[in-house]
Parts: sequence; C-alpha cells; structure tokens
Amino acid sequence: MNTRVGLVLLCLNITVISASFSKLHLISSNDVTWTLENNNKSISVPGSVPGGVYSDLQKAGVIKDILAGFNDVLTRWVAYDSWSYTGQFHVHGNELKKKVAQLVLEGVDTVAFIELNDSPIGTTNNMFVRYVFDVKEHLKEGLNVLKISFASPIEAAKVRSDKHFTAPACVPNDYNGECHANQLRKMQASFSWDWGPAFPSVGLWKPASIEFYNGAIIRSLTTHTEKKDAAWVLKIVAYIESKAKNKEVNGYINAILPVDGYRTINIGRQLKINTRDDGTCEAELNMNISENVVRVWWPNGFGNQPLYDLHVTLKTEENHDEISHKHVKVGFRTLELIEDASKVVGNTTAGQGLTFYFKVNGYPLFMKGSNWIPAHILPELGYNEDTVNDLLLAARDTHMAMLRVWGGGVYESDYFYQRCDELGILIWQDFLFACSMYPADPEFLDTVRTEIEQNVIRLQHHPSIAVWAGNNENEVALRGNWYATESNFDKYKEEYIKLYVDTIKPIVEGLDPGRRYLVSSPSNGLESEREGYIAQNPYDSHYGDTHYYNYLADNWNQNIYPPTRFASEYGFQSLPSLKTMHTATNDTEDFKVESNYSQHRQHSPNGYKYIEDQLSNHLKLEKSDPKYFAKFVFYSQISQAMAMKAETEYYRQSQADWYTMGALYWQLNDVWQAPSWSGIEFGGQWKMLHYFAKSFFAPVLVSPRLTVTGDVDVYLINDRFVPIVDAQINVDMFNWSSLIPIKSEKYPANVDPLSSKKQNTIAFWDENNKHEVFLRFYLEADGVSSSPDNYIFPVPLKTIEGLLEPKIEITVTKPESVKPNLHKNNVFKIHIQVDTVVLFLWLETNIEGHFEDNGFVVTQPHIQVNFISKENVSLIQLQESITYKYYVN
Ligand code: BMA
Repeated sequence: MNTRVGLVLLCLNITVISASFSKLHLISSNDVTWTLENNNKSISVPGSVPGGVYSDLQKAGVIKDILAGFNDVLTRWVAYDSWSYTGQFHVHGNELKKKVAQLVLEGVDTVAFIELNDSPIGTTNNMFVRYVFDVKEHLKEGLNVLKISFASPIEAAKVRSDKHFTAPACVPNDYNGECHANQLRKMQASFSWDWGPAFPSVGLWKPASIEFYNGAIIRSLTTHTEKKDAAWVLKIVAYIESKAKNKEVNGYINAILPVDGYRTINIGRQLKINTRDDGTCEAELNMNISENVVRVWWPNGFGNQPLYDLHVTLKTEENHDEISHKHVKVGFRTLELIEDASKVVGNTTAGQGLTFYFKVNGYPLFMKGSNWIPAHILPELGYNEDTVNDLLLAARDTHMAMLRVWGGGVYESDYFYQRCDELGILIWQDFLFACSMYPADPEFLDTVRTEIEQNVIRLQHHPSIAVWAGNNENEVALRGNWYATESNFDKYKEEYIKLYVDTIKPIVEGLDPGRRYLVSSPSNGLESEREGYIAQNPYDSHYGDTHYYNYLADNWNQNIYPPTRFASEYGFQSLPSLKTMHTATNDTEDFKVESNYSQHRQHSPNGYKYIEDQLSNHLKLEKSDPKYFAKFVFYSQISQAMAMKAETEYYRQSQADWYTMGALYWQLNDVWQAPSWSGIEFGGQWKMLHYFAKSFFAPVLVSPRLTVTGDVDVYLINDRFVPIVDAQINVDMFNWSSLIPIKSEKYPANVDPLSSKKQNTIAFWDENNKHEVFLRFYLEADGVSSSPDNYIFPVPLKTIEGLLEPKIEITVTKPESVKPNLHKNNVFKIHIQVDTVVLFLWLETNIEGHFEDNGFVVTQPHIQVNFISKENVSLIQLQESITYKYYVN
C-alpha cells in the first residue's frame, strides 16, 4: 500500500484506499467465519479461506496427517463427496452506496456453484481463473452469507469425460490415482503423478474479497522493456475495469518510477477511452529512461538483480476522490531465445539444425537449473512463503539460473515470481497441460482463453520470466503414441492445434510480444512449427529442447547420453532419507523395499528395479546385508547424485561440441516422502544430488570425461565473462588407500568467457593398476585453487581395491566471522579429520538446518564445512547430534 496515493486505513477487514475505493477481505478472521460441510451435513467444521478441504478436515481432526502411511487412499472418500464453504460477514451501509460492489474470488478449486444470501450469482470451472461477480443487487447491510458449493472433482471430471472423452483413459495403476484430470482446469498432479499422491482437493485456495468503488480500478499492469540505443523504452499497459460498460471513461492516469540517484520519472496523461461490453479497457503509458539511471538485471551468477518500483494511479473525472493504485517491481534486461541456423557451431553433425539458447543482455548464457513442481500437493499450502523461499534459496545457492515451472502444477504465487526476480532465477513457464491429450470443446477452450489471458497479464511484468511453453510432453506423446491415440491421430492433432496454436498462441503473443511462446516442451522449436506442430521426431537433437530418461543404460557413464541443444528435463530416482521417511511412518516393517508401504509409495512402474540396477552397476550391496534397506536408501542417493553429475557435466562439456546451452534436471523438490527424482526431500532436507549440484553447476569447473577407450578428456568450463588464461589444471592420481598422491601433473589451461573447451586427453593408468587408483582434478589460477575438486573413477567402485575403513573425527567450533546474510549464532564450523580416502562421506544431524556441503570424496586429512542451524542450539548439542556414514566395499 502506498501512502502517497491517498488515505490508507485498515479497519476490521476493510482496506480503504482513498475515500471511496475499498475492499472487504473475505479471508478467515474474527470477522469473517467460514464453515465447511459435506453433502449430507454429517461433517460440519470451521473452514479456511484461503484453504482447502483436506487441510481444513485435518485441522478439525476429522482426518489424520494426510501424508502419513496410506492416508492418501484412506482419505480418498473426501474427494468423492461434495462440499460447501459458507462464509458469514458484515457489510456497512456506506459500502452499499458505492456504484460497484463485486465479489472477487482469486482462486476457486474447481467446479463450483455460488450463492450470496440465497441468490445464485455464478458458477466456476477453472482453478487458475480469477472470478469477478457483480453482487451489488444481492448484498445487504449487516450480515451476509456467501455459499460456495463444490462438485466432487472426480465426478465432475468423469461427467465431462463421458461427453468429451480424450486419451488417456486413466493414469497407470501404480499411481493409486484418479482418472480424467485432463477434463478439468485443475492442478493436473492433484489426481496423482509418478512422484505424487492424489489429493483431488476443493476449496477457495486463494484469497477472496468484495471490492466497492464508483469509477474504475486498475486490475493489473504489464510492462514491456525494450532497449533503444542508449535508453530503455518502458511501455506500461494498465488493465482497467469500470462500472461503465460500453461507455467512455474519462480520467487521469499517472506512472511514477523512482530510479537511481534519488531521481523519479513521472508521466501522466488524460484518459478518454471506450470500455467494452464488460466494462474493461486498457490504457498505455510510455517512459523513456536513460540507460544511465537504471542498472541492468542479470540472472543468478552473472550479475545483480536491481528492481525498480513502478506505481500507477488512475483517477476518473466523475470520482475525483477515488484513486486506484497498482504497484509492481520492474527489471531492465533484454532476453531472446535464439533459434538460428547460421549461428550453429560445433562439429559437422552439430552444424545442422538450429541453435537454441538464451541471450541475456546480449550474452549467450548456458542455463543451469532444475524443474519446479508445486511446493505442496495441496495448492493452498504450495503457496506457503517460507517453503517457497527455502526452495528458491536452495536453487540460488547451487548456482541455478533457471527453473522450469512444470505444466502439471500451478501458476505459482506472486511471491514466488517476486523472489525469482530478486534472486535472479529465470523461469521457463509451462502452461498447465501435462502428459495428456486435452479436450477442445467450446466450454473448455473458453475457460482456457480466460486462464491464459489472466495469468499472462499477472506474470508478464516479472523480469524472471524467460519463456512460455504450451504444454509438457504432449507433442511427443502424440507423435510417440503414448496414450494409444494412433488410430485417431488426425483428430488428436486437430484438437492439439486448436488448443495450443489457435487458442493459446495468439493470446500470449498479443499480450507479451517480447517473449517466445514455444508450443510444447520438449519440442524442436521453430522446426516443430515448420512441420505442422507435431514434428516427425520432437526429440531431434539438432533442434529445441529435449527430455531424456534412460533407466536401462548405465547412468554414471557419460558416453550414453545423446547430444541436445538444451536439456530441459533429465533425471533419475532415489529414496528420501530415513529421517524424512520417519515423518510418514514409524512402523519398522515399512522400511523394506518389498513392504506394502514402500510399494505403495513408488509410483514409477519398475522404479525400485531401475534404482537397484543402477546401483548394482557400481556399488556393492548384498541382499543378505542386515542393514540392506538403510544402505539401499543411502546408495540410491549416491547413485542418483553420480548419474546427474555425469549427465549435467556432459551437457556443460557439450557447449563446446554441440553448442548445448542448457541443463535443467528433473526435479528440484518433492510433494511427499516417497521415491522420486528430486534433489530436495519433502520437508526441505537436501539429498546428495542437491549438494553435488553445487559443484557440478560451479561457475568454473574442470570436468573430466572417461571415454570409451578408457582415456580421459579434460574440459574446462567457464561461466564467467572473463577468459581463463595462463591457468593450470592439476591432476593428482591417488591410490584408494592413501591421502598422498602417487603422481601429480599440471597442464596449461585456457578457455574463452562463457564457454567450455576440451583441454587435452590424458592416459594415467593401465590395465594393471586401474582398480587401485583414481584421479582428482582442479584448476589453479594465480597460484590458488579456483574450482571445486572433481574426480574420475576408472572402474566401477564395487571393483576397486585398497579402500580402507577410515578413522573419522568430527569436532565443532564457532567460526570467527560469517557471511553478511547469516546470523553468527546459527553458523557452526564442522572439522572433519580422516586417516585415509573416504568415499561419499555423509553427515547427518537431527537439528533443523543444513550443511553447506556434503557427500564428500575426502582426499585431504582435514576438511571443514559450515552447518547453518535453524534452531537455537549449543555447540555441544550439535556436536553430539552429528552422525556420519560413507561408502566402503
Ligand atoms: C517427465 C516429466 C514428469 C515426470 C518425469 C519423470 O515426463 O515431465 O511428468 O514426472 O518425467 O517421469
């Protein structure tokens, strides 16, 4: 709220903005009470707005912790019943004098019928749409009753499917899920996924309010920044709603932008504009901003993220005392997705097709990152700011510059995108269609149109948004006949084009002409479009982005990976830690791979078998081992981390050979305690993968590749704007049994800015000693080590010789000083002393917090790492809580 634009008062639930524009909040409070009831009213409990049926029933004790045990299926009755939320609130007489009184429901999940004081006022069918209903005639002074009656989403999906069937008929049995999510504009993963349970929720998952005013309001702003010579042109579009339908709105609109050096740019103009039948219109303002007064916004790792406050106000002529105000933060950067045949570089095969890279502020940047799924399976909890912030900080701290908001989730909260703006995390934003064919009947297309318009307008101003994509994997699914669509290919293709090309594309390109709209991910980009939107081979490595999963080949081996211009998904599963599993079950019988519980939580068909196969390629684990399950969990994380390290480094190396320009692994986070592809467990604990990401995404990295001949190609990767010259790569060969290298060599190294380059091919071992040795690499520039250590193990670890049981001593001290963003009390220094090489040393504690690094390959007698605690603990408490494990044959 901005005090400059008028009197701002917060009284009861009413925000008064200027004398006559006000908002009555309908979020649960002492003044606004909500009741949740099932169809036959046998259950009647307090409701929450924002909220949802599962969280409210859990709060009221009707159901237990939904994420424990088998509760996902045991509580499924909830989604088969139908529920209503009834809210009671008071309206003051003054408010009723306003010409406009409208109910604004920011998020209704999903199929609902709405009544105010027993009069019907509308229906909803899309949880991603903001609904605005005129309630002037139905409100009264004093007590009012608003009732939202929800249909069972499972029933509603079935009813639509009976009329508009589209493939697939259902999700695989292993998902324990529900069918026909594709019929509803609802979070697709709420009917289950291969990493998540089904919780087909209902409720008002975002805030609700009643707005009162006389003239007009600014609902949203879009901002378009374009660089012209030495200035930025900022085009601001205000989206206005007014009581005047199909009439002229006269008034004054003004924009203020404080820039650097205590200066402010202020522009305004008279407004004389005709509204449409629904009372909406747009007003445009243009600012010319010298490049000297604003700093440029950069993605994480490439520079800072300055943001500037833009305030826009609107005053209509008839209602001088009424000012509508909107505030957004803008960033100044250019960003293009370059698909250009002439820019293709690399070897002969790579020299075909089109490039696919993001050019930010004129520089081609390799995008390092991951894929984002909702932060919680219940949509209202997925917007929790602490959870979102922790996850985004974890992405920032591991050098990620891009996250893909995947199409099976939700459009994230304003807070999410604002944090991405602040942290420099670019967003690849899918529209919310995933792994399915979708209907194209008029009712469906109609609501999709509104959904796309509203969400593009809401999110467009964020500098973090890099690109829009129509759907997740639907082009490749249709081409590959994933859902038995082959016999009806033409019909499905027609519907595909109707939805993503004829309906969504023009809306996105019209509202946001500065950003590329890709029709699908993966796709061949422009080449898919040239081939009529369903390319012959949407995975063609010469074009666009690819998703690559191969559970059969050895994922630790870099030579298995096909080239790509941009890897927007790739991954491998692991299990969550025992600590995280214990938040879902304490029954010791559950802690076995073959237990009903473990089978229930593994949704990926054959998932455990694939993990076991990968693991047994490299690590020794006997079924008869008394600690089999605990080791299986630990080793699954080692194996996942090593596989993702291999694949990610392969993509970063391939910037030199194939002009690969992005690596976003699948997946950053989790929605429950189950086997999945995530690097961060549900609850926030980092798996070994997330720690490894800190190294494999490091800005400067020596990255070795073990070739098929057994030699090692050594790449130097440089994400910095300055070249690396006159540096040297240090290679040390160790015996597994000793901390003293048996051979060390140094090679001169150089690489251009923002690129990778093969430095040389080295051969260090022979058939006789390759089981006894391994190599360590790092870069030395100006006499100091300037890249994380990296390693090559010439043979599968299960066959190495000489690795000893280590002696490990751990002590904890307080550091002398800490980084400015940390509190000294919360930072501890952990000293680790070892007497021999240790593989994958893994520290654990039950204190809330995280180590700054973990999963070490220890090749020095003494290493240190910080622990950042979230609790108030003493040195002794932390020291006593730390346990560790490691790998040994
Ligand atoms: C891709 C993703 C997700 C899925 C993942 C792992 O298909 O788009 O739909 O969870 O792979 O199977």
